[in-house]
Amino acid sequence: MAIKKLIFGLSGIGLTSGLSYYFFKNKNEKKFTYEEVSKHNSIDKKVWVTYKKDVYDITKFIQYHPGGKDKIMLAGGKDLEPYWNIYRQHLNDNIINTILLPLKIGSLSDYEHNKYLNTTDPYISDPKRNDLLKFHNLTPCNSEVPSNYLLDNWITPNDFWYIRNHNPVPIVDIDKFKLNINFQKNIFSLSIKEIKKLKNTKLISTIQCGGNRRSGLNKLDKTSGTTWDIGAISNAEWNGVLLKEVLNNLGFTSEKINDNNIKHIHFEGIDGVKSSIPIEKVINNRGDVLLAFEMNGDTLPEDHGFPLRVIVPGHVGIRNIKWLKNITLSDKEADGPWQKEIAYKGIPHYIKNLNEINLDDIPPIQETPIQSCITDINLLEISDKDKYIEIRGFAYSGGGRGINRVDVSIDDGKTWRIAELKEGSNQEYNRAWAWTFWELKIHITEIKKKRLKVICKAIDSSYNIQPDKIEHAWNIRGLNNNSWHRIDSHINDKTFGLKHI
Ligand code: HEM
Ligand SMILES: Nc1nc2c(c(=O)[nH]1)N[C@H]1C(S)=C(S)[C@@H](COP(=O)(O)O)O[C@H]1N2
Ligand SMILES: [Mo]
Repeated sequence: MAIKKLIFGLSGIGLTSGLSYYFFKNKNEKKFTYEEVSKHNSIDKKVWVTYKKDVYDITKFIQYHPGGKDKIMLAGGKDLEPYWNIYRQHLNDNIINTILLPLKIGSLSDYEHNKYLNTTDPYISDPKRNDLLKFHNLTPCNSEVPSNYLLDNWITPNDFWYIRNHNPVPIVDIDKFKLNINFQKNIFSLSIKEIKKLKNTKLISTIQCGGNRRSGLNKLDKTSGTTWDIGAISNAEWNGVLLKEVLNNLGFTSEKINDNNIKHIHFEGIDGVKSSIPIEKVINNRGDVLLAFEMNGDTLPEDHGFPLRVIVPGHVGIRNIKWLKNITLSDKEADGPWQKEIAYKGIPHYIKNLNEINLDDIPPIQETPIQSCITDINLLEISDKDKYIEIRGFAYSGGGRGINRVDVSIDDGKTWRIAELKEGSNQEYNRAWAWTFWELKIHITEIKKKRLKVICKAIDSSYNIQPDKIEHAWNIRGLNNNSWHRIDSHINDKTFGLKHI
């Protein structure tokens, strides 16, 4: 079987494996019992799993699992169904037919159809959501802001925020809830009431998922993960307490942090999602890491982390842990798929086979790179003669870097114009935690061709630029796509409307 191609590609798995599978199926299907399968539950003894009536050897796939090694090992020697009923993003053709099927080694002789029938739905209590969002998945919820809504509000209303959950939304009893701050053997616990008593600070910060614009990369070659368009990004005013002050109150001054060799700070949500950032970001007077309990003046919504979430302004989405339960001060980075494995690491564009690199050599994504997108292209008719093409969008960079400039082309990059920077363009230097909106109006008489090949690219306050070629932004996990954003449009003669191609 074309196992190698299968595993290391996570892409481009094709006909060969499928064909050899059918050939193999017809020839001699091996039979196993549940009992035999259960013995294969470690890398040494090989990792076998069952799915419905079939048996699979998933040993070689384990290190490439986007959900992490620990999670997939839970199913070692067992059936996938109970796990996949929780993580239902697996129930799709790509995973079942393209990844799992070629790993088949036989089938069960004692298959019981009802053995793993799971009657409880872990997503049953997930909150109600806005139908106007674009849903990629509901179990767990992954939904983005449709591009035509993105610029309606510089501060995204709570029910228009993108949602990126890895698990069911945790149900929290606020009276029992405590945040634990762990250092060596000490645990400091704080209730929400105690946290709220500290000095409240408001902060406007944009959050963007590392996978935003993944669908653009998929046009080049397959990647793995939710196929976000440009809307896995939103902006809010958060109210909370600065983490630096919480730590100071507990005696963790800059000196104590230095003396104790604390280098990283870990955040863990009630749902088990965890990640870490360098401690420097927290103790820096201009780092602005916030423990937020309010979003746009309301209690933090369930989907966005009720009752407490950490806001790490300027850093990629995954560092902004929701339903925050544990904070740990450490000399090391956090463990787990979102920090140490491939989930949020930027793999080089020329690596298609993860075997060629050592993941430990690749740092996880922290500050997000310079980004800009075109959200709409409209025809503005001020009078019969006064007609403009109006192009609008957003730009955003990590690390508090503001936007110096946005360049727009309507002729595929032959000529360029400077867009006008709108909301967000006046943020404090190196503290521009929120996105910047931009627009460009071009008088219709200046438009020579019906076909508009629109491109935008932004430059941040450190003069960082976006890669022009999507090939250079592509990576196997589909993260950090910040290549020039392009939309082809066509001016219709009769209706004078614009059709996006
Ligand atoms: C052979 C078995 C498995 C295969 C082929 C597989 C494959 C995958 C793939 C391709 C993804 C990326 C999907 C996406 O984001 O669209 C994924 C994500 C994930 N998997 Fe699995 N998986 C397997 C078993 C498991 C098991 C047993 C668990 C849990 C116990 C699990 C937990 C997860 C989680 C939590 C994610 C989400 C990670 C994230 O969104 O960052 N997987 N898996
Ligand atoms: N506990 C927890 N925190 C989390 C996540 C999660 O699934 N669980 N998702 C992360 C990811 S990948 C992103 S992009 C953002 C999404 O935040 P939002 O759903 O409020 O838009 O939260 C991050 N924090
Ligand atoms: Mo994300």
